[in-house]
Amino acid sequence: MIGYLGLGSNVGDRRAQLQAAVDALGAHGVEVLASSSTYDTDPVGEVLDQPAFLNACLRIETGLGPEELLDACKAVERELGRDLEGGVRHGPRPIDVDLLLLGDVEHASDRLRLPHEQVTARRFVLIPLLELDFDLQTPDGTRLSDRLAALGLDEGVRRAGGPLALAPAD
Ligand code: PH2
Ligand code: MG
Ligand code: MG
Repeated sequence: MIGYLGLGSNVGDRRAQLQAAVDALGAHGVEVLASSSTYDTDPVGEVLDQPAFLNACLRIETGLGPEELLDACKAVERELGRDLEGGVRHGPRPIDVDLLLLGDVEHASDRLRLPHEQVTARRFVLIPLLELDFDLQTPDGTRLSDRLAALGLDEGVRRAGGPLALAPAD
């Protein structure tokens, strides 16, 4: 199935950590098909007093189901040194790998909601997603371009650099 992941980092060498996440996903059953550009974004949400994030989104292909794909995302975060128990919730992190969309799957468990709530609400997610696929819709038919147009411009999102490098296909 085709899915979309969101990457974020706001501690250390932000681009190197996003790239390391891309490089690590293949070993967890996740093929990265495309990367958006990287974006420098103002922190939003519950903790505003923290450094700016570097965000990007990935189009992926995987045979994993939603809960297994979440496990893969968490495993990559752990491999890259993120301490999943410690740290402020929503606070600074060297790497965040979020499962945003997986085909037309709608899913709700205590650890995972699909689509991810940020998909229709956050400019730092919508802008890179629309760069990857301007016609993207949520399973209920909501067009993401309509959602972006309905949001204000107050969440700063600035293009920072080109797409992350993909592993060569073998
Ligand atoms: N992630 C958060 C909280 N706030 N803000 C931006 N700009 N980018 C993020 O990735 C982000 C955030 C929690 O995961
Ligand atoms: Mg996140
Ligand atoms: Mg996360």
